[in-house]
Amino acid sequence: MNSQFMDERLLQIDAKVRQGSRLSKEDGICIYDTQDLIGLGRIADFARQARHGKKAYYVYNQHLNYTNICKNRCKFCAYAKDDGETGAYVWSMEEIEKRLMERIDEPVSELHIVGGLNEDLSFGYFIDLLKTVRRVRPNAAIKAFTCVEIDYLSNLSGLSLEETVAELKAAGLDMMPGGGAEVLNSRVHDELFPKKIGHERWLEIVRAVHKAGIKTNATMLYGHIETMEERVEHLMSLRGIQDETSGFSAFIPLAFHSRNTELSDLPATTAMDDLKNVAAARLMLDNFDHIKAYWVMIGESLAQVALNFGADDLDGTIIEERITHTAGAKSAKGLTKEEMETMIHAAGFEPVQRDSFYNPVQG
Ligand code: V47
Ligand code: SF4
Repeated sequence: MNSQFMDERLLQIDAKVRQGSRLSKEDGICIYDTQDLIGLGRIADFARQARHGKKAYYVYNQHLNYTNICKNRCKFCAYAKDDGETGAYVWSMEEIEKRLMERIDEPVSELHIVGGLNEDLSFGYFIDLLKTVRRVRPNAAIKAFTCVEIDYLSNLSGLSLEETVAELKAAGLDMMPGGGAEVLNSRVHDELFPKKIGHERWLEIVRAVHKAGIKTNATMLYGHIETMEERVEHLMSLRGIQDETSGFSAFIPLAFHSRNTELSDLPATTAMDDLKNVAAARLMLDNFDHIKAYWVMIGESLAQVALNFGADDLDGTIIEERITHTAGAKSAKGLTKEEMETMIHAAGFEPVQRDSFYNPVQG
């Protein structure tokens, strides 16, 4: 046995990564199956440092969730409500402006805007939303809407996918977050989110968006009913799209939180699995520059550790996260710039405050 690895299957993966060879589906399954977390981390850290050295990125951002009313009612979602249900809301333009103004003295460089599929809203609402944000925050990037919302908006407007994206872009859309793909697999789709677009439509939309020159992120929601094989297939689908379009900016593994959902009997994800998902992303997604450790979902402490397991980005300050906190997340609802930098330094990395396109910013 090689002294570097407790699991000798990792030797082959290590050799491939060092040669720059692409990992196979079997390699991906081995990454999830191995108990040699330290060995796996060493390989993922090699790949991470080859791209980013000791730099660890974060962005000064603000989340705006314009409505929680959603017709899809995915089984894993604690955030969505029906119209008229207690706690259901939709923000007017005045409310959106008020929330932006509350933080206007802070150096926010990115607005992350997503919401439910609310049948009371017109296409004009979304155009007004983008224009309002652009007016109040002319210098911040608007990262808004998942492929699920784009599909919905295309139906709502009666415009083609391409025309819909062009209208949104003209109103201020700069890039799109991940989210909405969940697990690109029909079985998981039919079981957990049957009303949401399926994986073929998601892939069609993401291709069209990339073709229109809009970068997007990609995510995978893990820790519910998906198998290891389905996770690896999800990553390989994203890798295939990235080969075609180069339109993905970052990948974010999303740890499922079950509280207040229809799957509330499922246990929380483990630290072992959270770190494996970060390492799997770094190693399988050899054509993605950035892998985020989303501290909201895995906690601030584990996000620091994840920087040593392939992650190069901690997302951002966030300010008022709602989606995961409704599902029981224990992390803070936002962090200050100082807290982000302290976390990164303490993990042995060099903080780089970035904009949405990974350009360093002074702030
Ligand atoms: O699409 C919903 C997920 C996503 C739960 O692109 C849940 O920079 C865990 O996509 N437990 C929204 N996850 C969040 C998202 C995201 C987050 C941070 C950064 C970026 C980015 C994107 O959250 C949803 C869904 O996949 N989600 N419910 C839950 N109970
Ligand atoms: Fe609606 Fe998104 Fe929640 Fe599904 S995950 S119910 S689409 S808000």
